[in-house]
Amino acid sequence: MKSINRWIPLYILASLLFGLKTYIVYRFIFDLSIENPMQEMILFINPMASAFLIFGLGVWMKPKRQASFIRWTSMIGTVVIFANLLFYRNFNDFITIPVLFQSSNVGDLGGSILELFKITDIFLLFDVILVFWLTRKNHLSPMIVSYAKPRKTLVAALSLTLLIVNFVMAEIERPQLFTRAFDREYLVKNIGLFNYHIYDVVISSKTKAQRVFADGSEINDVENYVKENIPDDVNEELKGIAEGKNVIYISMESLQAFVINETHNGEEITPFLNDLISESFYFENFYHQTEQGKTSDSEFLVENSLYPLPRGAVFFTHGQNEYTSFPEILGEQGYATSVFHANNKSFWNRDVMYDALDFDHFFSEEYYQLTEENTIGWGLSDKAFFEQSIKYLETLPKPFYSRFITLTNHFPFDLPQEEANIDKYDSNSKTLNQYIQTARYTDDSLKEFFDLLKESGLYEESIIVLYGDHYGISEYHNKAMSQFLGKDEITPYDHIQLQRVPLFIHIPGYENNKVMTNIGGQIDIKPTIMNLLGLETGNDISFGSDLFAEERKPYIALRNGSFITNDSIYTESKCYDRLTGIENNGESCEPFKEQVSEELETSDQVIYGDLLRFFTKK
Ligand code: GP9
Ligand code: MN
Repeated sequence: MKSINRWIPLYILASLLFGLKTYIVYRFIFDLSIENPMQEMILFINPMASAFLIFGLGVWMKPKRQASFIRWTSMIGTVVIFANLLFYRNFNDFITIPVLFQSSNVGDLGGSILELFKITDIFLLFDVILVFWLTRKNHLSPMIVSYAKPRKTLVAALSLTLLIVNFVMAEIERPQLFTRAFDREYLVKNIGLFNYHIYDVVISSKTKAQRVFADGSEINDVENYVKENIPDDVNEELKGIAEGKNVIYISMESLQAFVINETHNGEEITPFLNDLISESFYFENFYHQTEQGKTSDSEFLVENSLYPLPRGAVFFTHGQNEYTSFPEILGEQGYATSVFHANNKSFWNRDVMYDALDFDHFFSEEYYQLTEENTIGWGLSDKAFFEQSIKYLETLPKPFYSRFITLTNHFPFDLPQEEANIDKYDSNSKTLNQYIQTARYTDDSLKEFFDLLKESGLYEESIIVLYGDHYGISEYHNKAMSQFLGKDEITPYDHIQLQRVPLFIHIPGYENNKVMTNIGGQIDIKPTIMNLLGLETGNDISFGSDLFAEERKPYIALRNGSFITNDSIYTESKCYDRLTGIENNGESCEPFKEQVSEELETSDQVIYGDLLRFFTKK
């Protein structure tokens, strides 16, 4: 052993063993999906980076302290891995700070800890035992580590470099990982378990700090703002027409309004939805209001009638807040509430946020059979998703509120060509070319879902709301978009108009449907549907208003501060006529500028201060 000590400094040996052990746990115990060699490399590098950084600190200490530092570090690190491993086996998720303090979760674990333990877990102790043995009394050779100054700096520099290489690779593999977080699995996969925990601690402390300084008085200001600025008018004719019905929401992934009633090579892109227009209230000037949280932001808007945050995903940063959500309100009316989405349950922190929103149940990926044939792009194909969902839907107590989230029409819009029912578009943008095909695929799947609903008898007794969650084609594809739309260029005005997503409110049996031309946004869905269900609005904090009401808020705020009014569109400091797209002198936009920022800030205040905990519904 002496000879090894001479050649391998203790901290290097400890780092290598610990890093390797972590990698083995990632690879063989956590069920992390590895899709390409780059991810594999990141997975290997990140435990090494963390290990070298932490164990490398030992180089700055005197030999005796260093030995005990390395012993303690490998022991504590192992405990962290082991705790996550047990948690993962039970919850298929990683530990978060809030969850740690949620006694019910840990309590759940308590009884089953012994069952979660496997005898092979003993291997986690191997490096710890070795380190202890190597550093036992009088055994630590002074040759293990050099104390020369340049060496210390070198060690620090190398560890930091490794960490930076890891972070850069993670950012390339998952752009914006640090602001948006996405999924705990992504975080662990890309920056490693330990950095993930640090990240989690930072986010939770930031959230906590903001919350601590808020007190009950601020909610009064918010209430006053809402009372003064958000009309709660109702369309009396439509009030309660869907009373007691089941409520089915379908969030259509990346579906923008520009494909509706549009053809390609003589073929309708969305034939089913086009037909549905005449049997529904279809809103053609309806905008998504999402930011970095994408789908999750749209969920947040729709369930709370609050704006998502300007940065990051509110699902991640404020998943522990108090909300007065749509499912909570419906739950109080005796509705069974659930979400159906065949993706990892911790994506966008949904499992945590859905609890905060008071959903009774989340039918996540675990409830679905995924095979090679029924997997497209991000996961279960929309057709298989609906086919497999219906049996669960049929067993729900009635009335129910269930929200479905589709997935196939997601960037990069890859579709096996035998599944395609329409040609690809032909432009310089592969993204737009393929988008036409996946949008059609979702449309076809919706037709099948409606048929399934009819067969099961649920159709007649439900109200069905379909909306696009956010844009699918970014500005990066403007050239191809202008070709598609037959325009010379995409102006800032056109860009805002491309943020329109379809909204259908479909009430089976209802006859006086029409195409609605008034402006609206995702923030309006909650009060609108509540009114159709005959529920009182105006009793909670809501920044939207009934889409059918005569008197409505005269503007729709997008999350980046751009806005749409009845007459104008304001974006990039320019004001355009809403109907013609002609830029004007800005007078028509002026009165709304401040109002829009005040509104967004007021909504943010509610979230940062967790103010709804001070609010009592009337
Ligand atoms: C992931 C799905 C897509 O579960 O909702 O999320 P997005 O990337 O569109 O936000
Ligand atoms: Mn989405």
